[in-house]
Amino acid sequence: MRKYFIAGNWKMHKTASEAVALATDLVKELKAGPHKYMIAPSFTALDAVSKVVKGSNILLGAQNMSTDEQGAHTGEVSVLQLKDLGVQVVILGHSERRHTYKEDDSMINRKVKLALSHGLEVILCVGELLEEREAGKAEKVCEEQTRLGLAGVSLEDLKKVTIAYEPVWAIGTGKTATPEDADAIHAFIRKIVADMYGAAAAEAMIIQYGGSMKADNAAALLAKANIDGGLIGGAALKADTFAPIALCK
Ligand code: 3PY
Repeated sequence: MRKYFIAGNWKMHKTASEAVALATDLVKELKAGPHKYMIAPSFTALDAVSKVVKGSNILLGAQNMSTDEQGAHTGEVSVLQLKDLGVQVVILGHSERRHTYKEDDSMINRKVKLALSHGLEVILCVGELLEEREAGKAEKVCEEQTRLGLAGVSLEDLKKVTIAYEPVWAIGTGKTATPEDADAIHAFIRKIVADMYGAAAAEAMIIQYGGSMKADNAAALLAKANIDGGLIGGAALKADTFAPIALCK
C-alpha cells in the first residue's frame, strides 16, 4: 500500500518572513496528518523555514539545484549548500525549468544522480505540452522524460525518487486533467518504471499529480488507483487551501 505524498511547490512566492508564517501554520495544521508532506519555499527562505519544520512531519524541499557540486556557476545553488540548510528533497525537471529555462533531459538526469548520490530525495517532474497532447504524443513524452531522467539510477536509489506527472497545459492555468486522464498516464508511467526496474519497484513508486490540484478536485484525483499524492502550486500558498488537500483521506 503506497502512502500519499502531498507536496507544496511555492515557486517564486513569499519573502522569508511570509514563508516562515505559512510554514508555522502548516506545522500546526498537519501535525496529525496521515500522509507524507513536503514544502518547497524559494532558496531565500530555506534557512528560515528549515528552523520551523525541524522535528515536524513536514520535509523541507528545494525547487531546483545545480548540475555541479561546486564551482564557477554564477547564480546557481549546489547540493552541498542545500544539504547544509537541512533540505531533504529536491524538485527536478519542473516544466517551468524545462520550458522557460531550457533544461534538457540530460541536464535533469545529472541533477537527479547528483542529488541521490548526496542522499537527497528527488521529485522528478514529467509531463507533456498541450500541442504534444493534441498530437497524441503525451505517452511518448512522458516515457522519454521518465527513461532519460532516471538513466543510470540504481534500484536502491530509486526508493528515494518520486515521479510527479504534471501536464504542462494544466500548470497555473486552472485547467486540470480529468481524474481518468491523469490516472491513465500515471498507469503508463508505472508501466515504464516496471520495464526499467521490475514490477515490485513500479508498485512501490509514488507518482504524484501536479497541475492545478486544489481542495475541490483533490479527492477525485487521489481516489484513482495510480495517483499517490500531489505536487501543488497555487493552492499550496495558503494554509487554508493547502491543509484541506493535505488532510484529504
Ligand atoms: C502547479 O500546480 O501549478 C505546479 O506547477 C506544481 O508544481
